[in-house]
Amino acid sequence: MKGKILDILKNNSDDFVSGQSISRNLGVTRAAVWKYINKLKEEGYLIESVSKKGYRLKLCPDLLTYDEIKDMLNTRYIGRQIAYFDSIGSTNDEAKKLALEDSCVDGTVVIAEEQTSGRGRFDRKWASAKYKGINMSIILKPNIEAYNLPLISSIAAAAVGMAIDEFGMEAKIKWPNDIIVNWRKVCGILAEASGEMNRLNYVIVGIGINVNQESKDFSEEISNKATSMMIEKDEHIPRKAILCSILDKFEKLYDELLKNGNAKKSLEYCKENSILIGRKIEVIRKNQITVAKAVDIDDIGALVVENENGVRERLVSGEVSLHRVYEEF
Ligand code: BT5
Repeated sequence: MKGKILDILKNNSDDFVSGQSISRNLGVTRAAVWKYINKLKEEGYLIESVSKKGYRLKLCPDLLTYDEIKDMLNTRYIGRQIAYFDSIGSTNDEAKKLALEDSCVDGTVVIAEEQTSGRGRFDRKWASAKYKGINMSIILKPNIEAYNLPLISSIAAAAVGMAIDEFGMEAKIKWPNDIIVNWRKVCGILAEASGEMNRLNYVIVGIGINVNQESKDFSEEISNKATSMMIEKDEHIPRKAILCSILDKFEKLYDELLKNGNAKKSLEYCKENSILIGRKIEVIRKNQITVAKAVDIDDIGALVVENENGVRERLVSGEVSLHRVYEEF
């Protein structure tokens, strides 16, 4: 009901709408209309109320709720159900709980304005400044083999990269899960899955993007390696628009995997915009550091590296971490 009242106010934002006409339209009492209007005000909507005239919407809050993004979203199923939180531990943890419920549909997205224990890979921390970034987890229930999981990370990386490009920046992909602008990290992706016998029950694609953080929002620990879209573009970035753009692109690229069993478009983008290919990198595996040259990303999303003897090897994302990337080879 609250959403329907909001729709009416949004469609008439130049005018006052009387409580009576809303109540008649929606078949609820005027007292109920008043109650929902107050709820909207509590959520941050600026609504003018004038006696004998009614209500007029003056300003919508910059929140990533479904009501706020639905008019901009062009997807069929990704993000059509949103579980929204003002603050939460980790959207990936919440998504894992939700995914187990039968009522949770493919493409449900958990979004939080702030995470108190946001996670990266290998239990590293992910920092989020409230209302400034995007912290979300897409729940997928694909009927695909477990070995396709790295492809889902590549799909997410391509979707985020393409959306950032659209906003006039040049995104680079640092395999397997970082998006880099000007050599600094603007987004991290954490794909986690649950499955049996090589079959995936669900996949959670956690995406954290720094959108409107200022330099002072980053802790000393990450200040020299993190950036935000606003810092790079030198202007405030509309979070709702970037969120919708990512979800639209993600759905198109993910559909390719479901229909054709491959992620050609995503891999092509990740290769073309790879910050690693052609560069010398240090790879950490089981506490051992080795130096190699990154040469390719293969059809299942593995990074192909070549050692100094010209021997090639495929690296799978869950097993390795990159220690250092040299700007020049
Ligand atoms: C990642 O891990 O980059 C994956 C981050 C995924 C975060 C999302 S947010 C929504 C969802 N819910 C979660 O709980 N997580 C996901 P990794 O490659 O391990 O990188 C982690 C490292 O990045 C940290 O050790 C820091 O050095 C750095 N870092 C932490 N917060 C950052 C930030 N906001 N921006 C840039 N770098 C950051």
